[in-house]
Amino acid sequence: MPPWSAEEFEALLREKGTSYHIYHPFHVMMAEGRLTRSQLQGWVANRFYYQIAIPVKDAAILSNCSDREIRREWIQRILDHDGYAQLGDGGGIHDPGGIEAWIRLGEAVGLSRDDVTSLRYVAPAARFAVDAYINFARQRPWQEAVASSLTELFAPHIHQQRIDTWPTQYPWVDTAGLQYFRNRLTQARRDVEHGLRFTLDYFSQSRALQQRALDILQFKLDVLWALADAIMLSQCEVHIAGPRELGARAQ
Ligand code: PQQ
Repeated sequence: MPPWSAEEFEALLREKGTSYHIYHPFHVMMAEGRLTRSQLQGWVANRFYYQIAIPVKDAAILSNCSDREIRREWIQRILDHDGYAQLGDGGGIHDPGGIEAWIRLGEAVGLSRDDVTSLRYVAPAARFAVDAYINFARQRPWQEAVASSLTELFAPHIHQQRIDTWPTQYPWVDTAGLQYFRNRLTQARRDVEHGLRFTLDYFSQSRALQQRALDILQFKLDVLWALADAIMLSQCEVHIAGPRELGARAQ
């Protein structure tokens, strides 16, 4: 079978948005204002593990990539999250970066800096989900790792949703803390423009390669879904029926 046209292939990638974590019950509850203060804090504390993993993942891509043009665009992603200080005549440029912005989000929801950075609230299954993403970028060809970042196609929508809903649903959150989401609106759109252009081109040789890119995007969607599962379970009181209850039901 011939490869899909660039338009068809892009449409198939975008269709994957139907399994984005914006539809996960925990994120639906978040947007509807149904999380408790402690559950929202739990989400921010657990998600910090994803935040610190992103530049490590991007460094893995750089380390596997022999294409200088790609590297010089990709390195910006590390600076976005880690921040940078560049001394110059005018006093220099300084950006504390996305990881720092996420710590401030933690403070805005009532956590201390140490609560966030110590990782003490990170659930084991959340680590496993995020580590799967880092391992993928380390072990697979960098072109596949680029395709795995394409969940960012769908991220501006979920960031905007939080900017729109949190001030009314969670009025106790200091709105200054939402700066992380505001920054990502432009950063994610720029990132995905680059990643999408590359993926449409690189995987265009055959339908099998295009299907591979779709499967990689599904893998990354599953990472985010599994992360949300892990966070939700860590924030719920779970009642597991004991053998006697199960027995009673079976009668
Ligand atoms: N995904 C990447 C990536 O795969 O390289 C980088 C980011 C995401 C971010 O910097 C994000 O802030 C981010 N945020 C969300 C979110 O809050 O729901 C999702 C994603 C994503 O779709 O992977 C990213």
